Amino acid sequence: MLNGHCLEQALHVADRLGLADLLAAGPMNADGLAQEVKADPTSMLRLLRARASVGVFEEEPDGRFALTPLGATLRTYAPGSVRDGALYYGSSVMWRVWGGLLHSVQTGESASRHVHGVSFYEHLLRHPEVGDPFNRYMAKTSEWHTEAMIWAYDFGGIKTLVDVGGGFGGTLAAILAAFPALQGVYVFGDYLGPNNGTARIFTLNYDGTTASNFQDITGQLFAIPTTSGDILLTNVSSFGEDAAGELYITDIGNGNVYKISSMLVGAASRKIHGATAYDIDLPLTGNPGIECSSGGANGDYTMAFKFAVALSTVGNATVTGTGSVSSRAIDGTDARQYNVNLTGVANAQNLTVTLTNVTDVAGNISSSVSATMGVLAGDTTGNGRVNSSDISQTQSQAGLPVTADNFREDVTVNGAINSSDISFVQSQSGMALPAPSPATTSRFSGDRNRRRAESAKR
Ligand SMILES: [Ca+2]
Ligand SMILES: [Ca+2]
Repeated sequence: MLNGHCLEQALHVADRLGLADLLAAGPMNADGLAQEVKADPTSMLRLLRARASVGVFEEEPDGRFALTPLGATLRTYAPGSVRDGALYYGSSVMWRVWGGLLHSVQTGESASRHVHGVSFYEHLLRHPEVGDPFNRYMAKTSEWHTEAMIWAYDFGGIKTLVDVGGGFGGTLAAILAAFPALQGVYVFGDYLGPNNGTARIFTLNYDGTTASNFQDITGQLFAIPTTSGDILLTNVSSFGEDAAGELYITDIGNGNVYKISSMLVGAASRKIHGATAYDIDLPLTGNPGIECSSGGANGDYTMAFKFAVALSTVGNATVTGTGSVSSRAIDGTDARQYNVNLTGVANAQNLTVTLTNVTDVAGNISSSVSATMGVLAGDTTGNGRVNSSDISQTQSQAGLPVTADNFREDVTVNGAINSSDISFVQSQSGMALPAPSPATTSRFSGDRNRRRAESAKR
């Protein structure tokens, strides 16, 4: 056990030199092998004997060395070859990482960061001479696991199988070969790079023989918890899935988590304060966001729906609550947004707008999406009641320029916070929102052509 590292290096060095491949043609002696790989004959003999001592090679009476069945597994193209494992495990990268074990145990920190200055995977990315055998060996070990998985699990009960970030897609290909009726979708990305922030995420369909429908879905990624689009992936590090089957991506380059969303990603109540539009986020689940601005004499408000990809058409927009749609259109500067202008909106209510037959330019169709806003003029604190704290909050901002941080206090929506806002909030004091209706779930229904997994796996 104590000299296990000597044996590992003996295996690694012999594999770096390709000795198993040379011996596949027949036994050779140390001099011949040394000549082939430009090595020192005496040292070569010692290396060969070290390997023979553990049954990887066999020394014949005439001094030649032959491959044993165990040694044959180290040939490059042998079925189930473990040569990439020997190249990776015995590499100088791993040698140094294991040399940092004491540091890891004492501090709990990554040995790779300690000895190489970067994470293990990032180091592999920068050193393809080790990273390539590592990736090949991981794919190979997956093949072994997949074989057992196919025996143990009945994939026949599902129609579409989504393989997310699965190396070279070998697992998906093997399962499709065993279950020909399955349709496969492969989701993959620029793992850990490129470093200039242009990493992309892709999907393709696979039926077991042919890949088709190759798509760049980077535009469908949205940072969690924000709802803004235009994301910049830098170092994609992993995929994940939540209980609802929604997919997520982590980026260790910027620390973000992204959700892959095919359609509606957010909604907002939008008001123009003077000359600048400010949005109040309307969460798609949980308690509704509360719009506190005055709707004016006519009760005018705007709800903006935000989608993952640019829209082509929207069938209809309907209101649940007191108010009606005065006009609606795809946003003139961002085709991923759809604006619904409302009029006659009553105060102190939860109002839901539903869009039907929303079609994006990629062909995704959502039969119905909706968002709910609480309308409570003067509730600058957004807690569902207008009282002294809203008044004092408005007073504290009086005279200050309207910004993204205090636009709620400009309840009169004229681009200034002053006495008229304070008196407006005072006039609303005592108003309250009714409890939100329970219709905050099932915001997606009947979506067609969504890239949703009926069954998904990592
Ligand atoms: Ca309040
Ligand atoms: Ca004002």
